Parts: sequence; C-alpha cells; structure tokens
Amino acid sequence: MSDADFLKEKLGDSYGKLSALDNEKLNDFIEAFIKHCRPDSVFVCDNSDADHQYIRDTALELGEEKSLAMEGHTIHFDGYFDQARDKANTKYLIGKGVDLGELNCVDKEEGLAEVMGFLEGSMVGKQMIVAFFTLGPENSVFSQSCAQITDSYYVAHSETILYRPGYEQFKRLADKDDFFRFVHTAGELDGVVSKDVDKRRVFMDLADNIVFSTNTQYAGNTVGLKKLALRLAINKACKQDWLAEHMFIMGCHGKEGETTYFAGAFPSACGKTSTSMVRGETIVGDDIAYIRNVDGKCMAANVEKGIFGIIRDVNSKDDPVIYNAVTTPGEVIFSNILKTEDGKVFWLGKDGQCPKSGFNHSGDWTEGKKDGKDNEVTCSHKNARYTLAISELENQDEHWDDPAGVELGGIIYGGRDSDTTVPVEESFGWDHGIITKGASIESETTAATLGEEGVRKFNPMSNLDFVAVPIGSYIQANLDFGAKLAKKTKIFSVNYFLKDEDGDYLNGKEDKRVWLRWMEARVREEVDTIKTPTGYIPKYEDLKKLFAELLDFEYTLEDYNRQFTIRSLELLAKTSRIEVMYREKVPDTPKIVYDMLDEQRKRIEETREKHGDYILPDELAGE
Ligand code: SPV
Ligand code: MN
Repeated sequence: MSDADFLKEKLGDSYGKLSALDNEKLNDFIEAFIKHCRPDSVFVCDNSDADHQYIRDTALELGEEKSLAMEGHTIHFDGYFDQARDKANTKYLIGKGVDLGELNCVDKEEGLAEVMGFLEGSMVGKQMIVAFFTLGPENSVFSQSCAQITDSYYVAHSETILYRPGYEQFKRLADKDDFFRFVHTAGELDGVVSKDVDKRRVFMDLADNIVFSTNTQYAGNTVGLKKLALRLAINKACKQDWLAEHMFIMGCHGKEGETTYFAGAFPSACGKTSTSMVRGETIVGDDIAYIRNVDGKCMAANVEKGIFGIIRDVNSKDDPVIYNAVTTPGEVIFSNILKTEDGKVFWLGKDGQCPKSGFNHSGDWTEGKKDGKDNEVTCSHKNARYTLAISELENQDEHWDDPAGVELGGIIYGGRDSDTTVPVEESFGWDHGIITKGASIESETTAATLGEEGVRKFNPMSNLDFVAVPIGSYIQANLDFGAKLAKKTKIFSVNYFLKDEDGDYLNGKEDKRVWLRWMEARVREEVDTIKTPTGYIPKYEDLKKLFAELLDFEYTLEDYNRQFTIRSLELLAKTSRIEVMYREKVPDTPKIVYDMLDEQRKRIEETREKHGDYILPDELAGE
C-alpha cells in the first residue's frame, strides 16, 4: 500500500484535513506514529469550531473530564502519583559527541529504544488525535508551528484553550520541516488515569525537534506546547539570537494613557501568575515569553493564549480577577481539586467552608483521609490547577494578542528567599542584572515539581528545568542579546518571601503592586534610588507615597528598614554559593560571571567593613 493510501484508509474522514496541508514531512511523522502506536482510528483537528467541540465532547464522553454544575466548567483528575512535573524522568536524548553539561540526559539510542517501546501499540483501542497550534501569535516574527499527537482528549482540550490555532499557519509553512513535534500517550489506563507511572517518561530530541511523553497525564508533562516546547524553543533561540523564557508579561499603568511592560521570571509557584494579574494592571501572559530584538527594541510576546494556573489560595480577596473567572460560567478545566456530589468544587484556600466529603485526585474523599504513607490527603492537591483562556479575563491587556508583541521596559527576576535579598532592587545594568539577578536566582522548592519542598535550589532565570543547552552558553546568549539592544531594558529582582526572626513574612500579598509601580517609575526615570553593593533600592519617601496611594496603607520607616536592611553576611554567603555552583556544575561559565560576582563580593565586603553586618538604607544614602 502506498503511503498516501495508508493515510487515506487510516484517517478516513480526517484525511482531507491532513492532505490540505500538503506537507510530506508532516505526513511522514504522522504515518510513522500511526504505524507504531496502532490507534483504532485517527482524528485530525483543523481548528474549526466543530472540531473543538468534538474534542470537548469526547473528553467528557471518555470520562477524562467530568462536567460540573457551573456552565462550561469541567474537572479532570491526574493519578495520585502524577500530580506535577517529573524532573527525574525528563531527559534529553543525546547523540554521540554532544555535551549538554549537567543536564539530565540519556544516550539517544538507549532512550529512544525505551520510550518507543512504551509507545508501541499504546493506542490500540483508542483514537489518536492530531492537532496543530502556533506558539506566539500567527503571522508574526514570534510564530512557531507545532503538531501534537496524543491519545488524551484532556490534553487536546487543554491545548485548544491554551494555544492559538495553527492549522492555517501550517498551510503557509515556508520550510515544511520547521515545526515542533510532540507525541504523547497516557499509556494503559486504570479507569481514566495512567496506570504505569513507573514508565512515565518525557524524552526530548533536540536534533529532530521532537518530544515523547508516555504514561502520564499531568499537563506539565504532557501538553507538548507548554514546557516541552519551551525546551525545544530555548535550543532554537540560542542559535538564532532570541530568547525563550519562563516569564510572564504584564502591563503597568502608573501613568494615564501609557503602559510600561514587564516580563518576569519566577520559579514555579513563587507568585508569577499572581504578579501578572495584580489589581489595577493588565495581563499579556503568565508563563512563557519569547523575546526578540526588533529594530533594536526588546519586544516580547506571550507564546500562549491561556493560563494553566495554580488554584491553591485563589480567593476573592487575594486574586479577585482569577476568582471571578473561575467562579462564573465560561470554559474552565479544573484539575485535581475537590468535586462534590452536586457538581460543586472546592480547593485549598477557596472562599467558604470545605465540604466534608466528595471526590478528588485520591478517589472518594472525606475530611481527615490519610494516604498509604499516613499523610493527610487535603481536599485538593497543592499543585491543583485551572485552565482558562486569557480572553475570559477582565484584566486582559489590549495588546496581549498583538503580532508585534510589546516593548519591554523591564525584566524582573524573582525567587523564594526567606533571608537574603530585599523585596525589590534594580541592577546596575544589563550584564549585572543577567548575572547577579537572573543567573543567581536561588529558590526554595515548591509542590510544582515532584520531590521535597522548601530546599534552596539554584535556578538561573527560573529556567533551569527547561534550559536545553549548556547553562554557560545560555547565559552567554542572554548577555549577547542585551549587548545588541539599542536601548537596554532595565533588570530588577524581587523577593516576596522575606521573613522575620519569627518566620513571619515581612510583606503583605499585595505589596507587589507597590514594587511594580516603583519599577515602572524607574523605567520612566521618575524616582531616585539608594545605591547598595548589589544594586539600586527605593527611597523610603517614594514607597511611602505608593503604599498610601495604591494600598491605602501607612508604610512606616520601621517597615522600610526591616524590609530593606542590607544583610551583608547573607549576601556574601549567597554570592559564594552561586560562585561555587558555577565552578562545580557549569564548566562553560563565561568569565564575566566570575568577574561580576567577584566585584559584587568586594563591594559587599567594603560596605560591611564601613557599616557593619546589617546596614540600614539611610546609612548608604548619598554615598
Ligand atoms: C510550572 O510548573 O512552571 C508551570 C506548570 O507553569 S507546568 O505546566 O507544570 O510547567
Ligand atoms: Mn511555569
């Protein structure tokens, strides 16, 4: 049988949709995996309303999602042991002679044999879905075409919410081979959840721009266009002088009629989404940004069109916009929260009282339930999420879907740091910011990945999990990108997690609104600063004004001093930790990284000699 006849027979009604794309590379890819995964049938999605509706309906029909009382809302459950990204089993397939430094790698032949073994016959008794999307807006310098093969209607449904349709773009592909490929199987099912999580693998082949994902359903492991594509994009970006970053993009509106855009990188579950959604400002995207130099300007676009956000602690007080979106009719997929008999939902930190019983990721649930290890099973998982389109949000930025992207006024690096860095600080310049802010991020671990929580981990640009090239060359690519900008974007650090001696947070949840407006004022050159050994910090008067204006809060000098004390000893310790990390783990570290860390250490030591271990900002004013 010829290839065309094989596809015609196997695809049936869907054949016309594939052949209209007239792409042999694509046909070869699909044919190979039909032969290998052996689905009973194949559905090709052409992004029509009818096809999207079919995907929604089938997710319900197969039980991968269940409908809820609220119109448009559904709920999906991942297996009890499949609740987060599996870093240990996420690996790069590397051929002979390729060196990716410390990254988690597996020999290509060996890895392929394993994952292809898991894929073989994995779709017998199931339908294969083939769907097309674009990362970044269509028809823009940011567009990246993607083809997804999956046997999960939940994955396909999530992608129709989170990503822009790409079918039409495929018709116009100039280079027919220029698309990212994703192949996913949930594997054998136990009811509706993946049964063989011990065979969970996410293996990436950078040479062929393909990612394989098996025996898992959690979106961070399966939704190809999210973190799987980010890894392929970082590899591509490094070769082409642009950046693919784990960043939100948001618009700040401190000055009537004008918007200053920021992109911000924070490790998972450290306030990234809530920063992009703060009251009074507008959201472009909450997770992944592509950044390009367009005529000397630093332009950024959200590669997604939706949000896969953490639902824990989303309540009407702290996150009113999201709360409203997830408690009113509209298309929302919840995952791993509590569903009651009458189709209502509850999650950790939601407004109101938690029901005494219901159904969740552990099965039937009643208050006080324990798992096999005698740990309490909470009503929802800490990493439980909601999936919705940005178009559902009342705070969407008017340029969120602009093919030109938005011009960045500032880049922000954040982390979960209880004792070292001040709540907000501006770097001395691009290189200093990239090195001592971005490349020096350390963060205490969270529930967004499997493993122990609360351990301080090195996480350059919050992108460590996704950096697909040796880390030193990734940092060099960031430095080079800045060098070519006509106007350097300012770089800041923020830390929302500073604690006092008793372990209480030194900041309120809404303080980030003040830090954002202060950074905006810096971009506009409207406020002055105090120079510290590690960067420029705000002056008390400027913050006092912003706290009063934005939060109606009387910010005292004592508050300021507690938050902005320069902690010399902790800063020196951090500088040493970072240096050791690079020396031990990153053999291709650019020399400038060591030089800048060294200069920073000297500055901290000199200031410490003069002013002591803990220095109040006022002591440095005027220096
Ligand atoms: C993150 O963990 O950074 C997320 C969710 O944004 S995931 O899809 O799991 O990556
Ligand atoms: Mn993320």
